[in-house]
Amino acid sequence: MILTLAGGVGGSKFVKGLASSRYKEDVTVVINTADDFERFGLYISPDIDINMYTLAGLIHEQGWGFKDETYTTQSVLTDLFGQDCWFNLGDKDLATHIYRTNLLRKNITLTEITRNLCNKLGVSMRLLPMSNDRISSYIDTPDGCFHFQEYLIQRRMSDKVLNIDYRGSTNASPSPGVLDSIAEAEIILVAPSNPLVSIGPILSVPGIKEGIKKSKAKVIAVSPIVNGGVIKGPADRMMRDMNIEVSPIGIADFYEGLLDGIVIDFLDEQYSDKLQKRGLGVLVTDTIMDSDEKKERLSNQVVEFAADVKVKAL
Ligand code: FO1
Repeated sequence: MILTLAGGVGGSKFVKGLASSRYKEDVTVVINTADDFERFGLYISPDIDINMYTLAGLIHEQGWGFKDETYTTQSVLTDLFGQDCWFNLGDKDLATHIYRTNLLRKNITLTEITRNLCNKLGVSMRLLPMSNDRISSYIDTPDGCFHFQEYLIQRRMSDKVLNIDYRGSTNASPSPGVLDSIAEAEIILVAPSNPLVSIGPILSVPGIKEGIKKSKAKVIAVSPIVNGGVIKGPADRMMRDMNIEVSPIGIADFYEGLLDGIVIDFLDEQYSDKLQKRGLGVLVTDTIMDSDEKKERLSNQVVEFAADVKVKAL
């Protein structure tokens, strides 16, 4: 079994590749829920939705929300009711949030709701929220502490990041199936997602990091940093602010003690020796997933590399 840890936009491209790879029957994905928050009383779970819509072939080309989306509800909220709609919620997307929120109010768990939504959207891959408990990434800045979505979208990443708190994680539990999947996995893949706000929160849930350390699985990360930057999102900026080197070395530092191998882009080949000297297996390849063929090829390559990599001595 192949377990993958993933966030939103970058992670979902890799997950989409896995879904068309030779190993698709064998994949479980644990998804970050610390980006989740409420707008107008509705519970929004961006990373779950991004992965779900991507796998269902319904994602908008911007990487989030439905394709062929309309924004009539939001226009009325803005124009008639004077609401500040800084977080864009399309009409079709709103249907997901209304449906999910309604089920949460009936005490149905996020795990069950995700399974239900996946069934309805025809997604067969097993997607598990990291936890059914509320965990939220809060960003400490010189101007105050903001929820990640406020930092990212409302304030357009304009603040220096001083610290990140995965609020609620100390008392949270992994959702049902997560620890069993970690224990059963032969390969654990860390998708090319933001380490600080996508994978970090997953690893902060008590039991998950310890489970990965204990597992016999080969643990492989795909670097989201390519040539000193990211394809999309705030990871490079946040890493710089947090004094983490913006390179595959910084990624290896962040996942210190967890990895057996790392996948880096051709443009970062110069880091290969240094990473190998740390005892990591290194695959240098094209990691830019700008077509479905490239997503599938990368996923196949990463799984085959993982199968060959030597487990690092503890
Ligand atoms: N990202 C934006 O840049 N602007 C938005 O208005 C926005 C709305 C949105 C609505 C639903 C959803 O599921 C995702 C949405 N995103 C938006 C993406 C999201 O904020 C982030 O990309 C993820 O949280 C990071 O993985």
